[in-house]
Amino acid sequence: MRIRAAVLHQPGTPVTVEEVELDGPKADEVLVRVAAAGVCHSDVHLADGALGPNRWPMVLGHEGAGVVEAVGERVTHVAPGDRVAFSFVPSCGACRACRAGRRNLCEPAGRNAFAGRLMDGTSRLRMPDGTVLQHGLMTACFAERTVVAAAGAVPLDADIPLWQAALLGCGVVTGAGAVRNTAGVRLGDTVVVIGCGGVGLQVVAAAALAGAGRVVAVDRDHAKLEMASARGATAGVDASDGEDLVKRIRAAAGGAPDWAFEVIGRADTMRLAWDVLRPGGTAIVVGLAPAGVEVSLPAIEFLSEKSIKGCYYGSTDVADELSRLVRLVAAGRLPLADVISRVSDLDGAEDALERLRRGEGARTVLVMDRELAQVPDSVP
Ligand code: COD
Ligand code: ZN
Repeated sequence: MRIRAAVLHQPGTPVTVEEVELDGPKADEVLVRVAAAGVCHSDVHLADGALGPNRWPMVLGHEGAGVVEAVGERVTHVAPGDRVAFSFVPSCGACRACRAGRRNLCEPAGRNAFAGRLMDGTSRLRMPDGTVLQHGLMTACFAERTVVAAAGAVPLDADIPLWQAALLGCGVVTGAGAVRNTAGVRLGDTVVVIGCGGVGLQVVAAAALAGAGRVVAVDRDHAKLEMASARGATAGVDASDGEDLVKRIRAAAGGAPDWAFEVIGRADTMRLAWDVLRPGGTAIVVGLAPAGVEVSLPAIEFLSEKSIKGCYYGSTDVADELSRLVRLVAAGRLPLADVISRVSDLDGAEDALERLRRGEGARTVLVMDRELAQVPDSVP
């Protein structure tokens, strides 16, 4: 079928919205009519060629929600008409990582996502001239429709509007999982969040929900500090002035923190996360720096039992985590709309990437169909 989609042809050139060919779902795949998709900084990294070579031409988009239109053979967990959110790691359940209970690290899912293919190693997307298109992180949801691996379509069993549910599959699962699973924040802990964009703001909310005693938001953009404060941060530190940053963060935290989350993807802020910690504290690195970037640490400080830990996609079974987070959203305990600084149509994809490059606003949600996405008239 012909669909409109946002295509990255070459890094460093604007993505263009154009008509492409989408094949129907094969066995263990699902065709979804996309209602809405969130624009994440990782889309910027992909568009800028910072996540490795040969990752184009590609249909971008890895965070979104929609309605199932058709299912391939053997798919039983969803049926046409079901509302779903996407997971960009449709874990196989059979590889070593999955069997060890680390489904976010599923080996075939990781391999195929990197190659821009579905789980059988092929693509359902082509340019009209036949050129094969990659599926962005196995999701490719900057598009009117998409075919995803069955495990990548997670049923939404609570009635939350799809333009908000669009954020679940990257920012919310990543942020909440980092707090709950990668870290394991306990009641009363002190948490510092360095970088409060679309993902960092989810770390802030999850830390507050986990009962952290203090949550210190650190960002160079004042507007993000205000959003963080509305989501439960107890203090904000302006990082646009680098002077005495460790001292100022510790003062705002009432001492050196137990946890520091880096949610930007820069070597200097990863080092900052390490530097602010108390002895025994842990830095959780959510952000991914472009290939080739290295971080150095003062080795003597391992004596104080500080740790630094990597983090990918919530460190858990994503589908299960997502389903549980939906209940919190439905109960009104985890807001989503407040991080959506703009709603746009699919043609606004490149502008949304540009705003992220400029550090302007938090999430843009691309809405393919306002009615399907349940966007109220009050939202421009
Ligand atoms: N000091 C303080 N704050 C800063 C600095 C700095 N030097 N530089 C940027 N910031 C702030 C910005 O003002 C902004 O508020 C925030 O950092 C970044 O936010 P966004 O909205 O641009 O980015 P997110 O939240 O959409 O994405 C951040 C990630 C770090 C999660 C993402 O880009 C990333 O690195 N992902 C890697 C992991 C990955 O690939 N996951 C798969 C899909 S996400
Ligand atoms: Zn993302």
